[in-house]
Amino acid sequence: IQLEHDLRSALENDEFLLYYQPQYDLNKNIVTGAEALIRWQHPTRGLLLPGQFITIAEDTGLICQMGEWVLRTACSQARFWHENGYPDLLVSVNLSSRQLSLPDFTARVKAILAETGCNPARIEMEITESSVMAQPETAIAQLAALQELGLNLAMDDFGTGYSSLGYLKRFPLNRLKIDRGFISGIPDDGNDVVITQTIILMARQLGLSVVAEGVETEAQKTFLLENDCANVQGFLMGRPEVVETFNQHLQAAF
Ligand code: G
Ligand code: G
Ligand code: MN
Ligand code: NA
Repeated sequence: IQLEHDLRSALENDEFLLYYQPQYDLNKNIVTGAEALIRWQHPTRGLLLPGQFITIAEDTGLICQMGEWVLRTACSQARFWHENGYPDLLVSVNLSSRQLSLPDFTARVKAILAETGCNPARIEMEITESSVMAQPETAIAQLAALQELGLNLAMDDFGTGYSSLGYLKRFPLNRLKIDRGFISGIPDDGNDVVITQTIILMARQLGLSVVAEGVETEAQKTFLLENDCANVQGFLMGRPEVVETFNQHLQAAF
């Protein structure tokens, strides 16, 4: 309850910050993108992770205002990167299902893009299976409207929800993010190996890009390269960091 109270003032007091985790292309040896991940610098409890406040934000509806702050901040940062040496960097933001179900969500996004002067072609919105499968037909229309603005769409945590493969084909998606739960079992768990290989093949057949999340070991990296999944994200390549630290990753050789 106290946390809920604090959350209400957190936006006004500017207590949120965005961390960025790099995404790499293992063939080109370059940073291709950054996933924006919210943190809360709580006045007395210290730095809080999303797991400690996202559910409260969802339940109170505060997630929508928070999500707008995330998008605005990420778009401003993206524009800065694009104009300062990294024109192709793809910046990903996580969307809550509550944001997606706002009737004027597309208009709000459009306004933020205009306000920040950010190129939508270099922004990716991450959605989850559960957030679109509740009302798939509505979601298809909403996602299509976002794609119409020029944004990229990714299915986050792929394989953990209850997505119907029939719908997967119909959702206007650009990319699948293989959940780290599968990657963590590679190379020893035969099931995780086969599931990951199958997701990579299926993505390709559906005309989708694919990125593996949660890459923590050299063995996982080697496996993904050998299985034609050169796009990776995980602690092995880089943790979520404040902008200043992320920028050092950008400049450093891989
Ligand atoms: O690194 P991490 O602990 O930051 O993230 C944990 C979870 O919180 C992930 O599932 C991630 O999708 C979610 N998350 C992180 N940032 C945001 C955000 O800005 N908005 C939403 N809706 N979820 C986020
Ligand atoms: O949005 P999503 O659920 O994918 O959120 C990304 C989450 O995964 C964040 O909490 C981030 O800190 C975490 N994460 C990113 N890379 C790794 C990794 O290599 N290992 C583990 N255990 N977590 C990771
Ligand atoms: Mn994500
Ligand atoms: Na994920």
